[in-house]
Amino acid sequence: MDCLFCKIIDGDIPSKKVFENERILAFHDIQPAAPVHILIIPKKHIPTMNDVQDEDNALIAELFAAARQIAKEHNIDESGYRLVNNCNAEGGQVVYHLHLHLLGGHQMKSLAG
Ligand code: IU
Repeated sequence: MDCLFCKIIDGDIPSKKVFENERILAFHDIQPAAPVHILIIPKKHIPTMNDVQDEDNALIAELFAAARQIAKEHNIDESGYRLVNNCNAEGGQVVYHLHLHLLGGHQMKSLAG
């Protein structure tokens, strides 16, 4: 499968890992959009949020649990952070392997403007 994140999971492309277990991998984004910018991905190849099935609910909960833990380890849990999922073209998705962006370390604007 020609998926960049699957290659990162397989170790064919290097990444700066911050967390890994049998189901989840987290690594620093190569083009950080904030002082802390970490991608949290399931090892299962799920292309987009639209492809998540009910059977994946525990896995999705684990992605959020990993995000909470990683935010704490990077000392942004109290100051605050943003979790983002981009879905499909208009959502700005570039890599079609489900991922959460964990962004923090500076003040972000409210989406309400
Ligand atoms: P998106 O939600 O699909 O737009 O996010 C993809 C992210 O993957 C984006 O922030 C890239 O900087 C990041 N990324 C990466 O960390 N390593 C890579 O080799 C490539 C993209 I290509």
